[in-house]
Amino acid sequence: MTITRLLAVTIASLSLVPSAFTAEPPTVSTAPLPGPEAKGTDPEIIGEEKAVLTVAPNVPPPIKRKHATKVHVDLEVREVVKRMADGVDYLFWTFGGEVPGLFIRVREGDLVEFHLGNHPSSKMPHNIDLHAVTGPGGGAASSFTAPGHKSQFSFKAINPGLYVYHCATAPVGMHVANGMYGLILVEPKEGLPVVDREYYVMQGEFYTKGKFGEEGLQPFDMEKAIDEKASYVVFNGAVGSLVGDKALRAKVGERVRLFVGNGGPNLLSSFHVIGEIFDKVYQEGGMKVSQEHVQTTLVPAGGSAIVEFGLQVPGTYILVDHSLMRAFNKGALGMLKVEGDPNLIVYSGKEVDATYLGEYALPGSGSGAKLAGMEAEMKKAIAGDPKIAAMGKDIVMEKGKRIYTQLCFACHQAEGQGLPGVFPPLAGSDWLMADKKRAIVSLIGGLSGPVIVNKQTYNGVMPPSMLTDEQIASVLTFVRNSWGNSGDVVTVEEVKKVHAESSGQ
Ligand code: HEC
Ligand SMILES: [Cu+2]
Repeated sequence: MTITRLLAVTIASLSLVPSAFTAEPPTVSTAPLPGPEAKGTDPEIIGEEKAVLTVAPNVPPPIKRKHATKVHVDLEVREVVKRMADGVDYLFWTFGGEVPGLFIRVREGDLVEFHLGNHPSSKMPHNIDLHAVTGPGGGAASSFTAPGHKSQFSFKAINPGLYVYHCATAPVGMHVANGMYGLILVEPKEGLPVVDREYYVMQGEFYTKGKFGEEGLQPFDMEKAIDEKASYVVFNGAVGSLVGDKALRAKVGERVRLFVGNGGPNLLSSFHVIGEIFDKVYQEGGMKVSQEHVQTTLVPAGGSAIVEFGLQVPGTYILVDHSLMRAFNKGALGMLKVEGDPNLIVYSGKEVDATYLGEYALPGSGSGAKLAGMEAEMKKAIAGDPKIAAMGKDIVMEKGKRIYTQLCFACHQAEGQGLPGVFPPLAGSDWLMADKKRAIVSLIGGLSGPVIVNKQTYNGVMPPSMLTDEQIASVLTFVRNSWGNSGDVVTVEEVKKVHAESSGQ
């Protein structure tokens, strides 16, 4: 069925659904809905219960029941502004107020009575297509729900497996690109093997008008989405959602199972955990262990995989999409922190991950909150106070610091001290302080060939920074006013001017 036709049908069926959220009477009343009684009774079903739904990375507990039951699932669609990265907000469309949507866990044979609410503050109608459903549209047609309404439909979970659910309201790609996806696990009758920990990790990519890291509330960019040029590729809805304090945790000796999904809408994920080997992979979320001893498993858009591994060595393991630019430049990076005693037989030691990981090595710096506080304070001060100029510089410094810890720190080191013979120091650098314009040029175009810093010659390559003019201005202001350096503010106008001159050549 084409999307247009599907939509026409869903709208038609919508008008027949009695509205549970509002007191409005249904508009069309030619044929009454069949009603739940029309289903007939399923002899397999005993009793009923309410599904436990969890926010990623948590997973509802394994199902201990030995029989099928009727499970009520209550999910509410909400359109909410949330953090995409430090300083970057986005209007997400969500199942349950979260990206990915809440995790649903039922048992093979269960009768799922699904209630989909669409919060009255929503601007859009939404619905749900669960890949676990056997039936047209996976529930989409029966769940089309206008803002302030609620729909109900039921399905029997015939096939066990780990399934993606997503919104299927036109334009479908856009609803999914705004975060409308999650996972539903239909556990096989006999259950899954017991493990010590289970986690929910779901990849998805976002298409914003601004580039990666560009601040403010970022609108959706349809053109980028059609061209599949993602600005962000992330796990669990935001850059850093599984990093630092929010990392997944486990202990040496434990077995971990990851339920991995990919909402897309477009990209395939080459899911990999740096330093681990998946002992078992349930490829594509099916219920058979399809492969053992796997390094990287493919998770298609609108698909899933289950991976299991034991933990022998303590340390920090990095979850990535091994399409690596996505991991290190677009956000598809998470952490699993494993505590326990070293196991020198399996791995000798000397763990260095700070330089490799750049920004991610730093546990939640709280920089976003600090900036928001400063910006609020500045607004308050704006009623004609001379303090404003000083605050302005503080804000630029804080922004610059954030860029430094994301991009420059990996080479120039935490205190700007550099690495002897390899990366020149920024702390106390005569080269940096002597010529502002030259410093700007070096960040725009990169720097190579011999450079003399404090009488030491360096001859390496610094790649072009790919930063916006504003970002260059703040990071240069930061490095020229930190670690004993003291200079003036580098303004966006100055950078713009240099940029225009250099591109005019
Ligand atoms: C991949 C490693 C790398 C990264 C990341 C990097 N630099 Fe550099 N940087 C270098 C190298 C290498 C040189 C010396 C280049 C040469 O020898 O020509 C250098 C030189 C410099 C210099 C001039 C020499 C000095 O010490 O004063 C400045 C200023 C500078 N970098 C600033 C930055 C800033 C700011 C950032 C972050 C936006 C950054 N760099 C990111 C490697 C890096
Ligand atoms: Cu939707």
